[in-house]
Amino acid sequence: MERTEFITVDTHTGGEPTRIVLDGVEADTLSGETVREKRDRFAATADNIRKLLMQEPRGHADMFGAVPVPTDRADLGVFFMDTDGYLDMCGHGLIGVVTALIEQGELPETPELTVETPAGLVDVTVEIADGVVRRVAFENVDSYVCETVPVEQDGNPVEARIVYSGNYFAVVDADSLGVTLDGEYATQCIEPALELRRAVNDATPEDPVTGARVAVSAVELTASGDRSCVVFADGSVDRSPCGTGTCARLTLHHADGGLAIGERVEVTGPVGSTFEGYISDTSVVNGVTVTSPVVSGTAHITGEHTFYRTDDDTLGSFTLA
Ligand code: PYC
Repeated sequence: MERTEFITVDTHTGGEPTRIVLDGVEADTLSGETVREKRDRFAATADNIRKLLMQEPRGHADMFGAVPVPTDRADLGVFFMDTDGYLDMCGHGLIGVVTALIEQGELPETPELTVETPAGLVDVTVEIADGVVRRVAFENVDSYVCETVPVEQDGNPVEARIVYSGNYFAVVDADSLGVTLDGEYATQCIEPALELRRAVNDATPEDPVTGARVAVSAVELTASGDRSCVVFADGSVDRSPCGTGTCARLTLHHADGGLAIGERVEVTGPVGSTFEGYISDTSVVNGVTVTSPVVSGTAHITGEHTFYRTDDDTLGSFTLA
């Protein structure tokens, strides 16, 4: 029997998992100049590893993962994956990766570092005490409002605000989808959110900065009291307030005139955990106001794993619909 091993360290950031792959991925599946190229090469040649570690029986429907990779453009490179594919940027994942790598001695105990993600470079600030990472803040890539897409859902008009914040979000008032934002009801967000994402993507919104066609990857349901619930992938619900989702929300508030530069907001996710954020700066790119959102949160290591893939185990990886 042949056995391949994959070593991971797992974290949760406000309840949302990140399975961080430390060993088992062959170097030639990560070739490329940029982290985006490395991610694309991995997706083309080693996607079975994503499925193995994210999907059942080793993962679950809401599993999330990250692969740290070498880069000469920053202190660390990392790309992100879920049960369904890959995201260009992930706030909760970044907080988890930085926490785990510092606490495990894989990264120096430094208060400031830069991380290259497929979305671009992200500046990270770390609070450390006695070898324990207390809080991680990241300044995201340029974020901006794209457009408003009106859709009809269950006979009701719904306004989806499209925002880029490392990923494309459709931000929508939870009430307009007929759902209440409460941990116990988080799963009720899934179907309406996926239906909305299909409708929004059918409307082919455009990125005002790049002119490219937008593919919305996540839907953020918002409610008063700064509650958020983000649905992404094939119906995964982010247990945390969602790092890039919080950036989208801050960017939207700022564009609507409701959030001054430097004003701090606490956003609460479906299990009651919080991220804090603010807009540190704005600029204009191609005539569009772009923000630099900063979001911070806390992650904890939940365990270390050695996963096996043996050639006599023919079941493969799966998710149950
Ligand atoms: O924290 O940015 C985030 C995120 C994206 C998808 C899941 N979490």
